[in-house]
Amino acid sequence: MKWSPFVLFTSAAIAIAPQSETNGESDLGTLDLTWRPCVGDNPNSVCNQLLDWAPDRWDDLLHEVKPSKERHYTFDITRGFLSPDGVNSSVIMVNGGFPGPTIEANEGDTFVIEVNNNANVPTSIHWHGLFQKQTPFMDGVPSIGQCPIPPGASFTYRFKADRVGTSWWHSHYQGQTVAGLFGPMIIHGPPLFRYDIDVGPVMLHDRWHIDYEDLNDETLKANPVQSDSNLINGKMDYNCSLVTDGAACFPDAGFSKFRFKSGKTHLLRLINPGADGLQHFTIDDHKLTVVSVDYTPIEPFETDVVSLAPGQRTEVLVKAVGKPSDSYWLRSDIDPSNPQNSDPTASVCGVGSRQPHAKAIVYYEKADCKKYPTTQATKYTTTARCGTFPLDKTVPLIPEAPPTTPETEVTVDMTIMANASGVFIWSLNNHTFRANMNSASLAQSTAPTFKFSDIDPLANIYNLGSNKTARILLYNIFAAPHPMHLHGHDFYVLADGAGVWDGTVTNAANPIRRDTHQLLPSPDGGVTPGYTVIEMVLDNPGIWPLHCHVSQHLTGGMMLEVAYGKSTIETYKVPAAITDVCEEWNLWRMTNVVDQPDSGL
Ligand SMILES: *[C@@H]1O[C@H](CO)[C@@H](O)[C@H](O)[C@H]1NC(C)=O
Ligand SMILES: *[C@@H]1O[C@H](CO)[C@@H](O)[C@H](O)[C@H]1NC(C)=O
Ligand SMILES: *[C@@H]1O[C@H](CO)[C@@H](O)[C@H](O)[C@H]1NC(C)=O
Ligand SMILES: *[C@@H]1O[C@H](CO)[C@@H](O)[C@H](O)[C@H]1NC(C)=O
Ligand SMILES: *[C@@H]1O[C@H](CO)[C@@H](O)[C@H](O)[C@H]1NC(C)=O
Ligand SMILES: [Cu+2]
Repeated sequence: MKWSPFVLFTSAAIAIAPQSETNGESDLGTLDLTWRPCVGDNPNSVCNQLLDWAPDRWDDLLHEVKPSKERHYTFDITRGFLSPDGVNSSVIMVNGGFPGPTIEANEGDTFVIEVNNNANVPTSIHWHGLFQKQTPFMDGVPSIGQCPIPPGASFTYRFKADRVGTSWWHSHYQGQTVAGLFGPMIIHGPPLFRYDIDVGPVMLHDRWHIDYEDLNDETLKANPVQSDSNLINGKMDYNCSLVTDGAACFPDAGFSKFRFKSGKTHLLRLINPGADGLQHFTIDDHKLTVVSVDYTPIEPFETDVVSLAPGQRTEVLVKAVGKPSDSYWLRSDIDPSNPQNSDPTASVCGVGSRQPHAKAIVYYEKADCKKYPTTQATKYTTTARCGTFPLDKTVPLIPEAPPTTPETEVTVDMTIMANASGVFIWSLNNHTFRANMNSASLAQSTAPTFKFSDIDPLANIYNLGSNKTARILLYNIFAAPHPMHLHGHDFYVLADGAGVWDGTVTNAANPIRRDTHQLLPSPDGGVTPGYTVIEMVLDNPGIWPLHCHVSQHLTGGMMLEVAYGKSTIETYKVPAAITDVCEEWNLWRMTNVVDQPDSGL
């Protein structure tokens, strides 16, 4: 069945589906966005309430200490149907919206986020890239920090806004990000770069029309399912002729819209909260100046295209070089390589998408918002072999040298295999990860008699003892890349390449540090490995996931846990909320079947 679009604009040029059908209660991507960050002339801007700054006060701000506040949010989680790209399909919503709400704070504030699970499935929320020092229980990973939040239960997360910049939050339960359970997280701090207007989050994300549970099942059967489309801030049109299962489809779901002011410099906070697609972002006729990767400010450089793997963020400054009446397409393409590629030695950057080209619109201040732009896409070349920025291109603004002789070194060989029951899993040094949902291993580890070795072997623990620094050599014996994400830390990226690392470090005095880095694929289909060498400072005792941020790879167990500082963990007080949610989980699973065909995360 095809729907005729609801007509919002009387102009014949654009007939758009109503926001309530595409994105529910979310106003992201609309021109009447209530969240208007740091727009100096908007008295209702949350940013103005948070951080009273204007560009002429820039220098003062660098030295200003803000009083810290609690930032309260309520997330009511429900499951239902929306049509983000026009196709009626299953979503998990927060407060009735897809994508979820933007949360923001000033550096040093405390987030207090009450999650009410009114969906029919358990859940758990992770705050990507935060250190969670002293609050490792609030990291949102079931089987480590907490038990899952069962349907009908509530859980309140409390943690410090301990980084500055752009990130996101997302479900860490059974690949629920695929259903849309994610949103931006922005933490304001002394601005290190001059700009006039903060345009806010720009999320680039692949979208599947099938339920996340069905996607998990297909993945475990070694049946890679291409994403259906590619969205920007939860919006994009879809070609309704491609719908084969009879789902209702709006031919004009509508694009996300952004405002530019001629002559001004704009900050765009790019985030890839997608499951699989490597994104290539451009704006027609505009240059992008990259100023940060993940939470690390870097020496600015200019580029036509920004590539982002799942989990990664990049802030860019964009000078509005057009006239006040102009409008432009803003685009993101999922990397074109796909498993159907006939060249067996070609890198496979992901499963690909039926509709890989996402678009959104930039309207300048005097543009006719009832018309589509007519601009042409920027031609660009991508970094070979599914990489993002080459390592030598990203130089942290605040230099830091990694420890030259790490106290311990761990090598991890990663590949894919079928286990004894024919399930397609990822192997890390011949072990796969599977979450034991009925335990919260960090809480257990506070007991002096409990040892890391008592934790379920499927947790894939690497006990780093009391070492102060560790180097981890990740070898990828597979044709696709893996955006590797470490919780609770940034890591230094010392090197990446193919073959065996020869000890050479890129930018040895000041290598890039971040929380998610693209581990390159094998260049020849699995003979020669791709590698990444990372180094971490073990200054945050706990049990921390190191995992691939491709949702389907995590479904197949592509994760290990780094555990250290047991004696410090023993001094942590387990929050009552953790004990409570585990009790509720245990009660719930007595009368409900917990379906966990996947790794659980
Ligand atoms: C969307 O699909 C679901 C499941 O088939 C159905 O219950 C719902 O009525 C549909 N919504 C619309 C607006 O068509
Ligand atoms: C939509 O898809 C159909 C079927 O593949 C194709 O024939 C048609 O050209 C597409 N329309 C557009 C506007 O791309
Ligand atoms: C194979 O992996 C699946 C998914 O993790 C698991 O349920 C199953 O028990 C595993 N089979 C064996 C024999 O380990
Ligand atoms: C993994 O298993 C293979 C085959 O049994 C073996 O050759 C290899 O040494 C093992 N690797 C590790 C790191 O244990
Ligand atoms: C350092 O880490 C290694 C594992 O990588 C471990 O075997 C060793 O015991 C640790 N050393 C200390 C002093 O804890
Ligand atoms: Cu992966």
